[in-house]
Amino acid sequence: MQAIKKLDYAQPSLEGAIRIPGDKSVSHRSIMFGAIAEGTTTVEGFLQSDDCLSTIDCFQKLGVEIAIDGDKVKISSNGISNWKEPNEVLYTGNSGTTTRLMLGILAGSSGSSVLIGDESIQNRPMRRVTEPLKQMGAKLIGRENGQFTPIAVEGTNLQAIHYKMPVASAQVKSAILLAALNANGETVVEEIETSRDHTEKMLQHFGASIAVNDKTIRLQGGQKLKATHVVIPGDISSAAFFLVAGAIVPNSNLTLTNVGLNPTRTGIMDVLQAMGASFTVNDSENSSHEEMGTIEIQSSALIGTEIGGELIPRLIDEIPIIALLATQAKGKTIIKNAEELKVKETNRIDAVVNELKKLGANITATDDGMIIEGPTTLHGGDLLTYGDHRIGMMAAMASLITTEAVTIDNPGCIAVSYPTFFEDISSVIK
Ligand code: SPQ
Repeated sequence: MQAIKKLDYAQPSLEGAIRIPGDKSVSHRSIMFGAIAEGTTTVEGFLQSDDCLSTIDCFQKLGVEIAIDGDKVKISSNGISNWKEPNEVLYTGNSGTTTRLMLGILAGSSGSSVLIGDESIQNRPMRRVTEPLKQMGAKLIGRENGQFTPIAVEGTNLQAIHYKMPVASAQVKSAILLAALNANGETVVEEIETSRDHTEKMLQHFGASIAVNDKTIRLQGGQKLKATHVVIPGDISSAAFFLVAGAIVPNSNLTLTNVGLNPTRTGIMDVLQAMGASFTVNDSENSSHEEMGTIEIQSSALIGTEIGGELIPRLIDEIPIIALLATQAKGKTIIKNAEELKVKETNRIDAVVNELKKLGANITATDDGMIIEGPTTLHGGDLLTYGDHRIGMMAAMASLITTEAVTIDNPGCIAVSYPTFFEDISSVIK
């Protein structure tokens, strides 16, 4: 029986500062790159969440020594060619990033292994990764011709490919690039829209040479990564929940520090601007090729907007909380070209529409997104998370503006990306 959490914040205002915890995408990659490189890599600002711990667990089973001390991690590796063949199944939990990027890494390694994840992962599509990897010569076997986990990988020699991506996906791009590191020849990946580029940035940070020209990326195989020190910025996808809360909870003023501001992730800022939110940003580049900074946001009147095209990959994980934002904006907000939401931890179009409707929102699902008409006063209700952290956090933020209490089932699912989420809410409630 999973716990139900009652959220009865009695229409507060929000005030104060929150240091945003480490970026999940960058935390995963810091462990993966540190494990591939020979030597000792140190990481600071690591996100100790369930998803990132799944990545660590997989590499420990491959014989890589990893020590965690709060947000600091030390990875001691003899390099990818000296990993041991795991005598257990590699369990990737709820993490699509772990599952897909590990497939790319393991395809060109020297051992055999089997990957499996939780119920949600077992239903997420993997052929988008296994198909290009097979074109590189990878030996992969999985349910429905490599579409679903469990997937068995027998490491082998890979050949470079020229791959035109059919979807905008950083996980697909990253799986191919990580396989390309161990392939013969130069791999070329062409994106249809630019997706988050943490893999490209971290490859450079670990000493690899990579050429990025607009949407085309070239990587020469056979390059060795050099162990290094990685500083991880805070996760803008976590900050997004507080950015929206600051904008919609009356009389609020929030300061969010340590926020990652990589331009491939800042679509939420563009949306806040288009909706007329009141905020300021101070940014700078950190020592690991990632921008970061402080954002101050106050509540203000908002107007509806249209969100689609190249913006979508820059805010794909923020759409559930943007939908809540739109319920408080005057007029229509249209979200389109976002069909990728259907293959996340749950179908996020259906989940967002069903749950916000329960609170009285005027919201309709479309084939590739949703349409929201605001502003609406939201009442209380019993909401479902569908085991999806981003739906759970959206529901919790909705409870800050509802006229009655909200309950959510399975609040524990939020720990995959933001284990201190409820403490951070409590720290700014006035
Ligand atoms: O790792 P996972 O489970 O896929 O996590 C999500 C999330 O909401 O945290 C998506 F469900 O983020 C993905 C993101 O949607 C993380 C990611 C990455 O680190 O490369 C890229 C995006 O996915 P995709 O499919 O667009 O590449």
